[in-house]
Amino acid sequence: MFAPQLRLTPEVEAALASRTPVVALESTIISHGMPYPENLRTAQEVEAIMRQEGAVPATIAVLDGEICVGLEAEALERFAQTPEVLKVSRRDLPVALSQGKSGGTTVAATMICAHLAGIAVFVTGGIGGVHRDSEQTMDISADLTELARTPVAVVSAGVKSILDIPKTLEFLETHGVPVIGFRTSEFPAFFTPASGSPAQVRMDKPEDIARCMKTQWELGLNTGLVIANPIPAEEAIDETLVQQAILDSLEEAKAQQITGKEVTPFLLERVNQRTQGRSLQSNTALIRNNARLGARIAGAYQRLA
Ligand code: PSU
Ligand code: MN
Repeated sequence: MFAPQLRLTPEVEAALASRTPVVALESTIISHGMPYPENLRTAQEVEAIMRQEGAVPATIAVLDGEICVGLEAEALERFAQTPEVLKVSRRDLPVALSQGKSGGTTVAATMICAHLAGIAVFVTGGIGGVHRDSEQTMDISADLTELARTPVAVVSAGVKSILDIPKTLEFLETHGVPVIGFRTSEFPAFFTPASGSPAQVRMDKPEDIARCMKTQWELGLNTGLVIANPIPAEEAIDETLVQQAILDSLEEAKAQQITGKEVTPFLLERVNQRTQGRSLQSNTALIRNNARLGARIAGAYQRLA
């Protein structure tokens, strides 16, 4: 039985028991995606937005060998100030838990933990994907294979163009993962509302998305869904600025021979630095936007159940 390693906060436990909508949040974005103190401030704001929308946020992280589903205010503060924790994706979960370690959970690992806890909706900033030089490196995020096998709906602002967006979308199509554009027919590119690649389908109401989730899982199709929510236009970054920052950062990663799980955090950090905080500002804005949508989808899904 796996249950002993799942530690729910009383708030999350009560919400699940009373069928109050609960939304999962990842923690690699806190430990490896943003610097302190923006990481903490964003995590706190996102939780507050979800509560305003009537949902209970459950930030998921691994602390001292336990999967925590929901972090109390103090635990969140401590976690945001401990940059040396592990980055925990699917294969790192058994390692970190059995060794009593702490870590931020990626989209993949957070999906696993959310599903174990009975949470259907998960909000993040951007998901991992197929890297641009994947023909040489075979670097494809475990987030994508997780979406192919774990039934959780993931709300994001799409995929950063540090990645190969068309290849990422092809992978999701091959693996049977619905890709829903919220109020857009284009797949968003994280910092900008459009990538030039189409989403599978456009949906305009959280209720429509909730019905699609329910239909998918009632069919026994136990895959995830990608809900792609474009960054609000007024928060988007100048496209040429961010593209140049990305190209320079990719080159730097290659020159420094960064590989494996270090690649994504390295690129995120370097792009942040090169855009002098502009990217961080967009990053926090789009996560707040995703938090609102995620809470509404969770509410709509709960009403269907
Ligand atoms: N993309 C972002 N911000 C992030 C991440 C990706 O724009 O913080 C993090 C997420 O936690 C995601 C992980 O699950 O990076 C993917 O890492 P990798 O590419 O190593 O699978
Ligand atoms: Mn990788």
